[in-house]
Amino acid sequence: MATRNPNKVRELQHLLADLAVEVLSLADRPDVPEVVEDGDTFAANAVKKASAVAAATRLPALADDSGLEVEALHGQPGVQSARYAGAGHDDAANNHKLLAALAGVPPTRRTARFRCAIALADPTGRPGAAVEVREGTCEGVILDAPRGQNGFGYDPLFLYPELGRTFAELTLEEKSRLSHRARALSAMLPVLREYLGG
Ligand code: ITT
Repeated sequence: MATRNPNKVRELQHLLADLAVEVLSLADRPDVPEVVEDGDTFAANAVKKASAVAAATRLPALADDSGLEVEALHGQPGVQSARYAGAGHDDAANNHKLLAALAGVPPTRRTARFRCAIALADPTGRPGAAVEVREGTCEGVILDAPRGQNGFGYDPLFLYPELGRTFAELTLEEKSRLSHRARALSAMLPVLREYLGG
């Protein structure tokens, strides 16, 4: 898994639990160089990360690029989600900036979606093994104060209206059933199963 985010590793490992594969992440491979995420889309960044990590490790690599698109902010923070408040991946600062940007915006106009692109890259270059990408989204509403202790990133501000709870108020099992990452991965699962030989 081409990620350094331990929360993503936990979620993806949970989602892949029934496949007979050993899952490593970049935490196991500190030698792999950092990939610059400079694409305009989640898909472009996921392809870049998966391809670079497959080439560096000579292992099949799965990369996730994901983030939050807020309608009242014209799709921001989007591909900048991890760095919205500046470099350093500080979830609290990102959430604080998002709340400030939406100050005074009424609940009906606080709609948002999480989007995730997952790319699978094969290191061998064997025929039919081109990079595959699948996407998933999840619709919600940005609250005006955080709720819940689970998850990561923007989860405490992201209300999932069907359940009346934020993503940070869901268990890992619940989030793993309905998140943008779960939806992207479930679209990728048939590709992965075929890739792994049925
Ligand atoms: P890697 O690039 O190493 O995978 P990262 O955290 O930098 O880790 P991204 O570039 O994909 O990952 O940025 C994703 C950001 O979008 C993440 O830091 C959160 O701020 C937000 N995000 C993505 N998925 C999320 C989720 O399920 N819940 C809450 N926030 C999420």
